[in-house]
Amino acid sequence: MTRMRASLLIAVVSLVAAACSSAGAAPKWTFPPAQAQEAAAFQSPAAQPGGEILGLIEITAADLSFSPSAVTVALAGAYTVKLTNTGAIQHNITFADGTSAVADPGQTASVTVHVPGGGLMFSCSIPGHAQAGMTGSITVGTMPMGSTMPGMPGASSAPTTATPSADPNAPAYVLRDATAPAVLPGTVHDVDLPIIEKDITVAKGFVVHAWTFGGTVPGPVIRVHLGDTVRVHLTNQGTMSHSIDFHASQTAMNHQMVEIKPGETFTYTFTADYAGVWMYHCGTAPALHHIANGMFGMVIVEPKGGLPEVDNEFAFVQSEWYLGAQGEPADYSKASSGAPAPDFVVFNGIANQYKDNPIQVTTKGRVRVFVLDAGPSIDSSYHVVGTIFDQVIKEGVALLRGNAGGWGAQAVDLSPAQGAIIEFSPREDGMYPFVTHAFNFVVRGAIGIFMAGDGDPLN
Ligand SMILES: [Cu+2]
Repeated sequence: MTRMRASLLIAVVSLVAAACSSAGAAPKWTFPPAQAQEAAAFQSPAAQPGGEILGLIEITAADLSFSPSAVTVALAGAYTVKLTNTGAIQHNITFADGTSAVADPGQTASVTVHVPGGGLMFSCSIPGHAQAGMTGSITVGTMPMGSTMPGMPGASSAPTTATPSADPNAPAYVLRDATAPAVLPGTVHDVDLPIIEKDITVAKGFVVHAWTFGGTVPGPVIRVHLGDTVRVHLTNQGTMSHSIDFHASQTAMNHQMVEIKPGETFTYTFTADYAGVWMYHCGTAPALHHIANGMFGMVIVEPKGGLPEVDNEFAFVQSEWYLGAQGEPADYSKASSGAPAPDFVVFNGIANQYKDNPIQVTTKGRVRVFVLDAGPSIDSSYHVVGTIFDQVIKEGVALLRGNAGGWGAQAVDLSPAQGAIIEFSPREDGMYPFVTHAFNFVVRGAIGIFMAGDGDPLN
């Protein structure tokens, strides 16, 4: 446990470091780092014909870097590569010729690799890790000017800026029911939340190989009473490690936000100590990539005494998609840009789904909306055209209906990982679009429509 805790702390530091260093080309330093000098000092005695092992190359994998990442050997030939993983999650070292070794946290793994005269590049092939900085190279002697090493397929650190074209043959999206679920009965809840990696159509013509809680993006809404006990049973049915972090809980990061490897199960237990609209998400490095690829959801904790009944209740999670190629996970380079430019900003995972399929509400009734901004990086300014919010409870701060001053609200500002409960009443039959009032994102999918009555104010 001690080692796990230390590794997780390292992971946090590494995450920050990776976020700071992943943009743009690798910096060029005047002086080589000490470890590279040590590696460069490694000399084999002579060329060894017949495939004899020329020496040992030791490389450490952390979250999310290799050290050293630049290794120089004197001669081409076979070497034993020993990978030591000091990180909190699984990593591998995969060479351009396909040779690979996998090491779990705290473990080592060795593999024999043939280094050709032109050198060899390597990376960690777990999605997002190479883009976050886990790349390196073995150079033989002094390479001639202008020479290049064989590239790493699928592991380029160059940002992917292109958005794929809409594929007319992509499956139709599956409409997400925006109706808020009822509060779970009882005071102790067992919630099954399988981790599933699957293709999801996120807009007409665009498919992402998403990582999900429960097979949907966002994951299911979990709604409980204040003080309830929630036991979430996770089973990792995917191909890579994941984890979960419930913002509604109070627990040490290195206690319950632990790595869940493929095939493993884990139960995350918390008590709902505070009311509100809370985020949950995968925290596995790079967390930015895991959130950008769909691993988030909403927890609603009702206040003491519960919420009064209203006519209509909905739950919306705003988030961003940074598209890679069709059928691939979200593009980490795009998601980690200093000025992120998402291809789509969406409510409940799919661009324009509630514009295509307006949501029925009751004219003159009370509408309650639970809104969460899951990001990973962009704010929401949630607004419903043609209405005024007469009650807003945002992050524990309340604008209450019938307040003495007659105050109201037009839009609710939510930064990533903030949530609110919003109430309003449509005055007449008609269409009431809901948007983030950052309008560049409205044209990228962040729009839906409430339809009151028959949608026609004039009949
Ligand atoms: Cu994950």
